[in-house]
Amino acid sequence: MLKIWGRLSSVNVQKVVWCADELGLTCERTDAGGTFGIVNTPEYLAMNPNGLVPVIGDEGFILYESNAIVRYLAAKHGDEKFWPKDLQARADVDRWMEWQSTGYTPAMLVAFWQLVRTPPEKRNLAAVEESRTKSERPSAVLNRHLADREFITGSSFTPADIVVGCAAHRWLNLPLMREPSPNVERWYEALKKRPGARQVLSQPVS
Ligand SMILES: N[C@@H](CCC(=O)N[C@@H](CS)C(=O)NCC(=O)O)C(=O)O
Repeated sequence: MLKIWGRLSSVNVQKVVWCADELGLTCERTDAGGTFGIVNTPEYLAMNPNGLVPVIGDEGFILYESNAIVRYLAAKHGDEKFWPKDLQARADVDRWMEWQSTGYTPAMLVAFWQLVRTPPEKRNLAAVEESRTKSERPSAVLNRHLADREFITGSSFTPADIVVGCAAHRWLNLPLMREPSPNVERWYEALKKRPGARQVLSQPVS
């Protein structure tokens, strides 16, 4: 059985849980990180010396880094539509996964921490506004991209939808004003209806 370590409030854990659900895998998840601790124990650090979540254990194989885990599960269990064999189609999935982890999520990180994890009296509203403005650019890119696509890489649901979907869930639920992004909203609403996404996209942003 697949083992997952990580609290479900972590956006990076959410990717792995959603991917496993989407692939119909049976898993055993242990809450770790944040108030659950565990991540700085010697046993955990032996699995991930960064002391971060998520980590998976698959028949003794230990792996950390959420997008690497999603790629591993997709390659091991996904069909051709989910994890394309064609190199160019797969590179397209990969490109959007990189876009999520290096652009979209980092842009909104400060706004998230300030608005969700910082007490109101300690918030830096200028930093929130800077992060919000920075996030509008990738959000507009995604909105234009989804204008004529059902899913991120076209007509098939892939890991790109999972990792970008987890980030969009955060962005669209932050308590701030956003530019309208109707194509992102339409795609996000469709994602929420997927049985595999229910555990994750029903989570409050916390
Ligand atoms: N690049 C890593 C980042 C992992 C990461 O930053 N995880 C955060 C939660 S989203 C974490 O472990 N924070 C400390 C904690 O939860 O105790 C990944 O994608 O897996």
